[in-house]
Amino acid sequence: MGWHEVFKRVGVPEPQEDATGTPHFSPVNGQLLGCFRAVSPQHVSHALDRATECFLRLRQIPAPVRGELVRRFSLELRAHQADLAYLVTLESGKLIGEAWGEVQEMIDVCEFAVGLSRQLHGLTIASERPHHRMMEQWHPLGPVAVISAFNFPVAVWAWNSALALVCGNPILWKPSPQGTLSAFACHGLLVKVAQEHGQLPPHLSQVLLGEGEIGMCLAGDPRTKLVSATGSSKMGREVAARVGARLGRSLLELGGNNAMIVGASANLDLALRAIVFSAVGTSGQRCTSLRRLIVHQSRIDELLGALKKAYQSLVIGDPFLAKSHMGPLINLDSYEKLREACEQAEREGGKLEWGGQRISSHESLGSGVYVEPALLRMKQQTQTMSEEVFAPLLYVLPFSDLQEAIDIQNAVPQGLSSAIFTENMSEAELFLSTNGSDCGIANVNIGTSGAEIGGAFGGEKDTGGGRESGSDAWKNYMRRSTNTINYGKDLPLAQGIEFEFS
Ligand code: UN1
Repeated sequence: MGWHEVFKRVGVPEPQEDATGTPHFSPVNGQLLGCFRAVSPQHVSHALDRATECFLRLRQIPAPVRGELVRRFSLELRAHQADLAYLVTLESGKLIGEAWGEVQEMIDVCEFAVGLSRQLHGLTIASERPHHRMMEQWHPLGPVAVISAFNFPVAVWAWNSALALVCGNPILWKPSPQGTLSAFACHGLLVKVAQEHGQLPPHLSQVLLGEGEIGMCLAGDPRTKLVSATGSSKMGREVAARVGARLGRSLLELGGNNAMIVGASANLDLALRAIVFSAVGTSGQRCTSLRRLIVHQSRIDELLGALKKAYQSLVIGDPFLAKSHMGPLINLDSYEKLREACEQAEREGGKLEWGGQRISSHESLGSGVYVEPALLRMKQQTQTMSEEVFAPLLYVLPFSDLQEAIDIQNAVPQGLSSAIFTENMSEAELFLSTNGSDCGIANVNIGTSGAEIGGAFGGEKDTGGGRESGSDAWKNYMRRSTNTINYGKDLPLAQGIEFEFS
């Protein structure tokens, strides 16, 4: 099966190939998937014109009617789940089961957004003045730019787009070039559904291919009312500065450097499953991947032994095969970063307990970069551990006192996801308390990765502070209007101020 057949089956237009464009390779085996050209800054400007025109009409359409678009889109996603998962694996190298889960995440967030389309409500607030009423309304915001990363090429776009659409905003999507095909397939389906819907203006979804400078064009333009960006903290700083310079609005979901604490009372069987999935799932290339394992000194030898055994049993190979536990890294550069981090950690007193080497793959996997996940035992937290390495790399270190473990966990610049394994209620509650984890996500007896869409997703500090997906994240995509209505015959002033004149 090739991607051209998938596009035929899904019934959407292919992205245009152009021999002078950037070559796009599959991480699965290095196969050339096509060459695609980036758009120009002028193209971005025209796209923003079209999006603004679309917005003026889209905002007039009742939210539940916009919800109906998203409902129909979710049905299309269900119908084409296998085909879309195929594209995600082909382009990102994640396991086919995980890619299926990623499409499921899109479906779930669409269904969540459909419900929301009848619940975009504000508060009514008690006024301090007689015969007055205060209330909040939430209005559509305007064109939303979504900058997405290679590791979740479609789900994170869907978190943003499903909400943005029910909130009345057109979308401009700059996918990772590594996710070009998946982006065109999802965008194509959305456009098809919008056309069939019959009541919606054109251009509610546009894709803009390119590297960082296209994202920066979107970020710098005041017609972009929200820039939602997922990627590295470095990228987020650049986007935030550009958007901030025009006092625009951004929503950032950036790097993680996630930790799990394993307490003295932990159920190690549960913990082991969670650790292995969080550390090697998606080849350690999730924002929520587990990178630092902080284990009570009384359990560390036992846990390390079990981990080594589990790592040895992993099947690393073709992500399209159901038996594989781990597919390739996205590119050679990631492997080099993994190597550098391992070497640096060893210079800082760490010991490589397992893995960290590239494995020569089967012929059918060509130049795909397959590696053994690295397991490093550290004496304490060191400098190199404060950097996010987007690869399957797990540092393991001991602790003796829980508050000390929490301090170690919090002593990095990032603050996305965190977890504790414990059977001790006081430890769990301390971890979740104000003195506990400083991350946007803090879990008990669950790993750091694999968050559900129903919660607000995102983190603090260098992770960027944004919250996407569930809970009240929809408020990012709307503007709040506070309204005070006087239905009396007097004009009392707030704060009891007297102001008389004749
Ligand atoms: C990301 O890596 O950018 O919690 C998102 C998870 C997924 C989303 C990860 N639901 O692992």
